[in-house]
Amino acid sequence: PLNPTPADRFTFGLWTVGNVGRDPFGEPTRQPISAPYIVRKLAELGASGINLHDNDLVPLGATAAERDTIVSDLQAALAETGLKVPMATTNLFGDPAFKDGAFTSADRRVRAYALQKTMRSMDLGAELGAQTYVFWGGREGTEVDAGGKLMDALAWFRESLNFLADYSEAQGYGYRFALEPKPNEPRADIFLPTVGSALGFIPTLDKPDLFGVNPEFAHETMAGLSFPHALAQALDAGKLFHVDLNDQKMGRFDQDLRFGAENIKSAFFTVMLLEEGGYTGPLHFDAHALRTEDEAGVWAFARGCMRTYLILKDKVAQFRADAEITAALEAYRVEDTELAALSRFSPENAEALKNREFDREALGRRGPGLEALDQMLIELLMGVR
Ligand code: 3MF
Ligand code: MG
Ligand code: MG
Ligand code: MG
Repeated sequence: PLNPTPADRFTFGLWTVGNVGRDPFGEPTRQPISAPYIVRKLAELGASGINLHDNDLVPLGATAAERDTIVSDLQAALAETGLKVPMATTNLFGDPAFKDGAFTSADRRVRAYALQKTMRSMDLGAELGAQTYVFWGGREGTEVDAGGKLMDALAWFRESLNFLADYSEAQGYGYRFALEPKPNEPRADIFLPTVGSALGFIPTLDKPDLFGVNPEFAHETMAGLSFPHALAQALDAGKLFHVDLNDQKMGRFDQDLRFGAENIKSAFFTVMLLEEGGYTGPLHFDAHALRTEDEAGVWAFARGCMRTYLILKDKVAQFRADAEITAALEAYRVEDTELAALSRFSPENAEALKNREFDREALGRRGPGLEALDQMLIELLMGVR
């Protein structure tokens, strides 16, 4: 049961297992690997699909004929393995043209070029069957705010997203769009830095129903926030359109660690929310092997992400089936039907509640049992329960 199958809905970005181990201080430590090769290897490991940026597949500056050959080679590998491409996105961060933003550049020509590049990439994604389109605004931000574009940037971002939603409808692509927040890296301050920020921005768009979020474990953690809390809010809003699973030490550079490698309890609650919160989309790993690794390390990394997810899924089932844990959870919650009725607003209920006597001191004395509950979880995760 710990060996993944396509029914588990695991996907990897081409840029994840394809990562060559470059960092700001050092050159690549691995050779590039081709998209068809990645597809075949991931199929062997039990993944269900791949995701891509336009330029993970088609290099910048490729001719139309080169593009068509590259795309048909990928399609052959997809047909042979049954892998799908559920999500596509645009590289709007690598080219120096985007060094001061794409949709939020102060240069109208850059903003128009970003629209053109995204439309072409949406065409590619649609050709490969993608249904979700992700926007990670990697260069949408600033180092200095002296340019005075803080308000304008949001308006420009909105204008572009509205345009692209209309394009998707006009082409009949039927995409759902997912905004991927990140607080910093590569910019000092990226616009819409957290899941909460993106959820606040979406209702200001022309077609808010087409837009949701693609939360990433590492990104919320970099912001010093809890990923499970962000995930819960996205689920509550009906806006979890996609997810980027990985891991991250808080307060460090963007690490993109193997899922579950660092924060095992948060990974457990991540899996619990994804399994129980009604999410049915792809379980996408946006992470990469450590720079120290060779190709064998890359596949060990990919297998590890999926196995850890499946192990934690088992642990969630064990948590739910554990009688002592269930009893502790029930004891933690206190219900009172009379007070529940009074908590529905009417002028009479409001008046009755205002006059109600509460034993404040008894409320303050109650111990909720969270220490014991959390220790049971720890022991369950450590395999001694
Ligand atoms: C960077 C990211 C991105 C996005 C990708 C689209 C390059 O930290 O997480 O990966 O996930 O652009 O989803
Ligand atoms: Mg990331
Ligand atoms: Mg990253
Ligand atoms: Mg990501």
